[in-house]
Amino acid sequence: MRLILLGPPGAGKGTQAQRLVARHGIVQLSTGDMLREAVRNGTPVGLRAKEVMDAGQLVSDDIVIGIISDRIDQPDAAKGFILDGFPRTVPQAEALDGLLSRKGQKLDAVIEFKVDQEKLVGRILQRAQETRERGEPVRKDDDPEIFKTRLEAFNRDTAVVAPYYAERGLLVAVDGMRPIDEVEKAIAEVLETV
Ligand code: B4P
Repeated sequence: MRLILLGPPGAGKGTQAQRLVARHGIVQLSTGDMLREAVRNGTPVGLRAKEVMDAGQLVSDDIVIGIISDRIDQPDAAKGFILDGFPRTVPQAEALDGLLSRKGQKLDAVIEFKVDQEKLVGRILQRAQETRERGEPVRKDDDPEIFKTRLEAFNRDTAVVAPYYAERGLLVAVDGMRPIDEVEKAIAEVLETV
C-alpha cells in the first residue's frame, strides 16, 4: 500500500501515520522527521534547513525531493509506505509522480485531513505545553507566531496539492476534527475501499 497523508500543520498526519505503521507494517516517511534529524546531526541538508524550519517556512523543493528520492529507494519502502508531510507543493507532487513511474509503482490513496484553523492552533499550543511539562525542548516552530507563518505557507503552497490529486481520482477527505481513535477508524474505513 502506498499512501499520502495531506493536511495543514498540526492536522494529525504524524499521529495517524504512526497508527497506520502499527496496523499495516509499512514504513512512515515523514519529511518533517527527516529534516529535524538532519538538523540534529548537523548535516549539510540540516544546516540549510534549520533557519527555514525555525521560521515556519517550507524548505526548498530540491532539498526535500532529494531526501525523499533517497529514502523511497531504501529496501524497507519496497512493499509500501505512508508519506507524511510530503508532497507539500505541486512541484513536489510532480517529482513524486516521476519517481513512482520510474519504479512502475502507483499511489493507492491520498487522505486529506480537514481541520479548522482555530483547532490547529489549539493543538499546537497544547503540544508545546505538554512538551514543556515533560521538561523537553519545545519545537521552535510550535511558537504561536511562527505557527501562523506555517499556516500561511500551507494556504499559499500546499492547499493546491489536494486538487492535484482530486483530478487524478485519488483524494479522500477525512474529518480530522474528531478524537484520534475516531480519525483512525475513519481512515481504516477508507482503506477498506481502495
Ligand atoms: P511536520 O513535521 O510535517 O509538522 P506538522 O505539520 O506539525 O505535523 P502533523 O500534521 O503531523 O501534526 P501532528 O500529528 O504532530 O513539518 C514541520 C516543518 O518541516 C514544516 O513547517 C517545514 O518547514 C518542514 N517540512 C516538512 N516537510 C516538508 C516538505 N515536504 N516541503 C517543505 N518543507 C517541509 O499533530 C499535532 C498535535 O495534535 C499533536 O500534539 C497530536 O497529539 C495532536 N493531535 C493529532 N490528532 C489529534 C486529534 N484527532 N485530536 C486531538 N489532538 C490531535
